[in-house]
Amino acid sequence: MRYSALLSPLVLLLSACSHDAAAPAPSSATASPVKGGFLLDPQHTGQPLQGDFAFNDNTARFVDRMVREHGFDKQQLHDVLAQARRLDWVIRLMDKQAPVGRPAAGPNGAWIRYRSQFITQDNVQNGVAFWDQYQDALERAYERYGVAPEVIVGIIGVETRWGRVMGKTRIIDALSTLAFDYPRRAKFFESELEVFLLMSRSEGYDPLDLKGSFAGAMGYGQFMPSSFKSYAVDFNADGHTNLWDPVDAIGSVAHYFQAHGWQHGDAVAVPAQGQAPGLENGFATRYSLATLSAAGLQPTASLGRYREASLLRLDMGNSYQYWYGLPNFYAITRYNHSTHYAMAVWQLGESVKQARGG
Ligand SMILES: [Ca+2]
Repeated sequence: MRYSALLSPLVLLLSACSHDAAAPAPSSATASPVKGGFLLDPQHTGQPLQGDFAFNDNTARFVDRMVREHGFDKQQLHDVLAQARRLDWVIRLMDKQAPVGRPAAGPNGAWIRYRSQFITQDNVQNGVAFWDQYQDALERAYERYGVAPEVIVGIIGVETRWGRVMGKTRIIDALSTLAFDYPRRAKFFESELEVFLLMSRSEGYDPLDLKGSFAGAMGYGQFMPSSFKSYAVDFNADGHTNLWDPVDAIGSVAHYFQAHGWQHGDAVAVPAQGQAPGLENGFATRYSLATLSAAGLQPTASLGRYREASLLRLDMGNSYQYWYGLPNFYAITRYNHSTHYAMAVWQLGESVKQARGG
């Protein structure tokens, strides 16, 4: 699905205010801006912010900063934010993401259940179709960034089922709610909202039109605005960096991985023989191979040049399966800090690759 920018009057005004430093002073203006069919008084100093975020000090400070630092028009920002909705369910969902206590005693099949959401026959077939359709872009991304196609295909598959599920929450609602009414993460989300409005201005989007996840992630690869700013690329060279364009998304995901330490040609993770219940596990652990060997583990394949690994443990229901995690596995967790997530991305990508004939 391609996203087509709507050039509403609002967007044109937002775009115009990025380079209006030399505009005539209001007193000398002869043409009044037109909005909604009404002529506006150029002397008018603007209405206070209306809507769900009226009388919110955080919002007022944010608006002042956007005007001061980025040259946004105060009235235009008020017009946008007046239409933003406070979503209480977003706050409830965000609270559920917060770290909770100890995981349930296992094994109880947690990995099997997680894996079955992503590695299905339908998904693998859809992944093959995506790979076939965008083979040129995937090969170009491999050449430019050194990131293997199966990883890019795995990420976009787990994130959005290759564009089928990109989120239905208005980004302006999600980010305004979390920036202005969620103190725990307000600083982070205020910065995301700032970059989101800058992206809307530079790419010519109406900020009220863009949709994504409840946390503000957008497009095929579910990039947050800050990731758009740092890693998104115009990979089809049409002059726009478009998170909703699959080719731009492929280049952007590859660039993200290159920037987060992807090692071209290296293994991702290797299954272990044996059990090591006495060692702490997780993608952030790090052990020498000698330590893992002394604990009772042996790798079932070559670890290449690595003499250290993280210890990964998957809950298979009746038992635990241990893995040696290598730097490329850690790189996948930079997309989402979860062993399950990274393993699902990698295994989905590998399954798609095998279904295409390796
Ligand atoms: Ca593009």
